[in-house]
Amino acid sequence: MNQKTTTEIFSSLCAGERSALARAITLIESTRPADQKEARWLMEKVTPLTGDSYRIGITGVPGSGKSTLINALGTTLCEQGHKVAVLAVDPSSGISGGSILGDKTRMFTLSTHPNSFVRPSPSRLELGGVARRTRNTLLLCEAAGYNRIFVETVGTGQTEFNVRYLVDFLILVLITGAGDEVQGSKRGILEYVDLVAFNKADENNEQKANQEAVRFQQYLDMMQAYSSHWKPKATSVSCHSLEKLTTFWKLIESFFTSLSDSKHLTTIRTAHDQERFEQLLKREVLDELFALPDVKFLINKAFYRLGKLGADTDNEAYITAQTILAEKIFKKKC
Ligand SMILES: Nc1nc2c(ncn2[C@@H]2O[C@H](COP(=O)(O)OP(=O)(O)OP(=O)(O)O)[C@@H](O)[C@H]2O)c(=O)[nH]1
Ligand SMILES: [Mg+2]
Repeated sequence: MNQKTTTEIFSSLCAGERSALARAITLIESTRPADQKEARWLMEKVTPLTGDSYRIGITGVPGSGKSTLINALGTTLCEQGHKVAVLAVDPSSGISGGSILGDKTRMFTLSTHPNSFVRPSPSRLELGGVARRTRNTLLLCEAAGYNRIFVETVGTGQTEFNVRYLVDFLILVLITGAGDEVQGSKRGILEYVDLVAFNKADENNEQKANQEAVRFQQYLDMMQAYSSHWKPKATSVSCHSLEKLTTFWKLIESFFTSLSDSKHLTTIRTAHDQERFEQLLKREVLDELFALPDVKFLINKAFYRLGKLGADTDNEAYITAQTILAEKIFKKKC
């Protein structure tokens, strides 16, 4: 892509044209050096026009109804005149080259609404790349006038944390009876969520979901809140009940309205940006270090020194090897 084309994309994007937004995203996802240069120029132009949206993350166990929930909430918001964008972060897409999330079938009503933009997860990008591109995609959407942005992820480990630092408000979607072992894998993220939603609170499941939400609220009340401005909430919801969806959205909205009088949103976003910046830097520096042949050699040597003890993180040999390695790496880079 050349500068003239990028300039055209920029002005069409600012005019809110969906096709320009799609082209801009393709540009920032391109790995061609010439495109990357154009992409940097575009992001510089776009960034001052961003920030005016609710950035909402939705994570949770597979099949808990995240896409259906976004579809229902998003369609209502579009009907009210908002512009809704949906982005998906799929940690497995880098491996499979496909996209299991953000599928338009589950978001059919929303994706066919003229006020919406549904973007499936980018394929064939490494994890760090997914995080970085998603951030830029989010900014492009804001510049194109999208003011309610949902980021969906199944999330495992790092991906969930990447999403946490991309969004203002993070929702964890759970379902009753999914098995504690599945949901237990989500425990790590609990300290970081703003809202836990027991979805599918309908038909035979309604009462159980309500009870789970009450039980979870007690649990959350005992935990240290992620944000000093908001006490995490647990609730039940059903995509089949307009009444429940309305209450659910009001809860989300109350977070943003409680912040709008103050500089809190800016404070939250700055803290998130700093966290993201550190994480990206850490990962890149470590990747670079570990790719060096003599560091690789050091690691192997340390590993074999462990002998039968194995790489158990709490044995003394491991800790000694780790200290020696850290010192050598440190000396190497300084
Ligand atoms: N009864 C009931 N079914 C629901 C509800 N929400 C979603 N479902 C169903 O649950 C299934 C999974 O929904 P999805 O929206 O694809 O779930 P997801 O969490 O996005 O799934 P992944 O993206 O694969 O992790 C679908 O069959 C939905 O129709 C709900 O509120 N009530
Ligand atoms: Mg989904």
